[in-house]
Amino acid sequence: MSQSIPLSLIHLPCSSSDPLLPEYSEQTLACVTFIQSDCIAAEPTSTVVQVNTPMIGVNDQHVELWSAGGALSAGELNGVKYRFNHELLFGSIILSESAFTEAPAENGGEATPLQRATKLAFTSIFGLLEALDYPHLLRIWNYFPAINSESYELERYRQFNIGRQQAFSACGRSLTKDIPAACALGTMGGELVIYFIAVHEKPIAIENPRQVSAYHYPPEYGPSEPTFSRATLGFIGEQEVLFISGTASIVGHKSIHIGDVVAQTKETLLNIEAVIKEASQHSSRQSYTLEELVYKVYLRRQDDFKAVHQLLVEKVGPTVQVSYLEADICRQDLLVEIEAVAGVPLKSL
Ligand code: 3EB
Repeated sequence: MSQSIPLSLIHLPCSSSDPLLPEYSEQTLACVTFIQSDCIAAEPTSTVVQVNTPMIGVNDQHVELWSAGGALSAGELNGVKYRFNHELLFGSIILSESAFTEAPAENGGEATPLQRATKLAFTSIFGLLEALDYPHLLRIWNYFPAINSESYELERYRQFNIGRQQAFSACGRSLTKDIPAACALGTMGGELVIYFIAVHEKPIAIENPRQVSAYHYPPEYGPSEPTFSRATLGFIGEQEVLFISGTASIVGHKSIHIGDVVAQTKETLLNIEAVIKEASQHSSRQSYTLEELVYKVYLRRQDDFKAVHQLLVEKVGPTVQVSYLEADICRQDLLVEIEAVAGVPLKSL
C-alpha cells in the first residue's frame, strides 16, 4: 500500500505562542522538544518527547514535529508510547534510573542501574515491534545524563552499551547485521530518554569505509561494542529516507584532532561524505549530496557554535539546514557530533 503523504519534519518556532495547528497535530507522530518546552501545545493526542539538550542560538529555537499521512493510531505498551500508520511507527520510552537501584536477583547485583534501565528500554521496544509487526528499527535516538561520568568503575556510556547489546541478544537480534542508525548523547540531567522510528520494510544498513564499524570496535572502548550502523537507507512506501547516525571525528576507531573543534568538524563532514557515497550506491535515486541533508549538531561547548556554523556554511553552503544542541559526546575527547537525514521533507514554519 503506498503512502501519499510522506514522513516529514516541521520545525515549529518557539516564539510562536499559538497552539499546534490542528492540521499538523492530526498528522503528528511526535513532537520532540529540546528543553524549551513552554512553547509547545501539549496535545493530549500527540506524543511529546522532551530531550534535555538545550538548543543553541537565540533566534531559531524550535520544536521538531515528525509527521506522516494516513490514519494514525496511538497506544502504549510496556512503557513505550507510540503512534503509527500503515508503514511506520514512531515510539518513545522514558525511564528513571532511580527505579533500578535494587540489586537484581539473577546476577548478584552485577548490572548497574543504567545498564538495566537500558536493557529494559530496548527489550520493551523490541517487544512492541514484534507485537505490532514493525520489525525493523530504522533509527534510534538515545539520551541520558552524565554520559562520560564513571560509576561502578565504568563510564556510563559503556554501561549503556552493555545494556543495549544484552537486549539485542536477548531479543534474538543480530549484533552486526541489519542494525539501526543511532546516536547516544549526554544530557544536562533527567531520565533515560529513547525515541525511534520502526518500519515494515527492511532497511539497508550502511557502514563507513573510513571507520571501523562501531560493532567491531576493539575492547579499549569498553566491554561491549556499541550496537549501531553508520546509516540506514529506509523505504516507506514510495519514499526513500536516509538516516545518518551521529558522526564524529573518528578515523579507523580512533578519535582524532583532540581539542580542535574546527578540525573535528571537518573530519566529521568527511565521514558524512563517505557515508552518503556508500548510501548512494544502494539507492535508486541520484546521489545524495551534503546540501540536501538536514543536520543536527551536538556541541560539548556552546561557545564553539560560531566557528562550527561558519565551517558548515563554507562546506555545505549558505542554505544549510541545521540545528545546534548542547550535549556531551560519548567519548570524552570529542567536542562535536553531527547527525543528518535526507529524503524527509522539512518545513520551517
Ligand atoms: C562513534 O562514532 C561516535 O552509541 O549509539 C555515534 C553514533 C556514536 C551512535 C551510539 C555513538 C552512537 O562511535 C559515537
